[in-house]
Amino acid sequence: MHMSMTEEFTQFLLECGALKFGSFTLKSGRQSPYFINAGSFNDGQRIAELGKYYAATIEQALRLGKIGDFDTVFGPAYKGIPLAVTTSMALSTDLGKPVGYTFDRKEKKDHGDGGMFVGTQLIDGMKVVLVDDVMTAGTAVREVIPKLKAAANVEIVGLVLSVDRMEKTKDSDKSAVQAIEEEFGFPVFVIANIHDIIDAARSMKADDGSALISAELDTHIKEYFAQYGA
Ligand code: OMP
Repeated sequence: MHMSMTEEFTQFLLECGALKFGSFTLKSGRQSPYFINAGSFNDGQRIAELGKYYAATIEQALRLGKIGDFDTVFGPAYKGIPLAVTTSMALSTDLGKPVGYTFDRKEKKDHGDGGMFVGTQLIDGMKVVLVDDVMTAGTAVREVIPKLKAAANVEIVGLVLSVDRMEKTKDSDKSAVQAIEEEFGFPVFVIANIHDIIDAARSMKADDGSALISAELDTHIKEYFAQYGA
């Protein structure tokens, strides 16, 4: 049977242990029955595979004319660093599209080149694609954009995420992704959103052959969607 990209990606998340079910306290304080942990892409094979998904998502956006060409892939430190590197590697090796990668330093450097960024340096007029892992409220992305803009007059052509949790922001019914798109004026692309991931997981089995998502867990998930879903 042919699997859709979301089904494949969900399987990949589960194989890596990056998609977990239980009870998790989020950065926002919300208590979630599922969690996506980008820290599980912790070896060469997994991070290479993840890069292919990011690159494929970018390639699709380019093909559909939703974004134009760009110069570098920027990932906010720390978690965005391997994402920027693996995405830029996949774009060049798999898709023949050589682009740079760039990330920020969290600590100020007072020797050597003193640069605030590592990798392809940002210069005026440059076009940048941002990458990040999972978005709930968009805090991480909001923090890094001023830093980029302060460095050079770059144009952010889009943001690519692995998973959109599709949750409303604290003070509106809009999703965090919609709020970011409106606030900053660039499109956001995702490998998969949480509804498609959960739908795919509903037809999958746990190691012991039982349903991966039990009826009880599904009730919690539906309640969570009803309360926080955008
Ligand atoms: P925002 O920065 O508020 O959008 O929250 C996203 C961040 O929360 C991610 O970058 C993670 O640090 C963490 N997170 C996950 O990694 N996976 C989840 O499923 C949920 C969260 C979260 O705490 O919201």
